[in-house]
Amino acid sequence: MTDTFDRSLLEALLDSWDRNNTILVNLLHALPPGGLEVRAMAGSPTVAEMLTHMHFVRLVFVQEDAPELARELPEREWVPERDSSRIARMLHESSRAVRDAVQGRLAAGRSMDLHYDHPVLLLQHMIWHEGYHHGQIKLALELAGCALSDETAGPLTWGVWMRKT
Ligand code: NI
Repeated sequence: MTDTFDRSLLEALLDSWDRNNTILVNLLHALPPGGLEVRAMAGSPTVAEMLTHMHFVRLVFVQEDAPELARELPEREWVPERDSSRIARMLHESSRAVRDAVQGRLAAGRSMDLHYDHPVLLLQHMIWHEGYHHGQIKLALELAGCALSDETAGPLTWGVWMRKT
């Protein structure tokens, strides 16, 4: 494999991670009024709690796998945060942390400390995890009678994945 190929492959992988975060933040900003407090059923986490959980999980994995690039962990994992701009800032910060951890370990030619056979798997794992919760958030909104229409959600989510420049 040539260096050029390696670099463009890495750029595409990091781009996929950036798109994943853009989609999550788009979903956050598209929530209807009161959407952060919605939950699928009694005992399930609220939308806000799922979003802050994703932020926390990202940072924990960075701490466990590339501690030299760790950032401060929030005190709590499932936080019923009501300020969506605050959640957006958190997601941007932890997205950057994951990106830096993967890029840092690849550049250093080092594997991750605790999980994964390859640093790129951290990205893939987080994308999978967040797609899982994305579906849960959409379902919770639907059950609460405030579903996002396909016309609203489509361009903010699937459209971001498939955008071709
Ligand atoms: Ni989870």
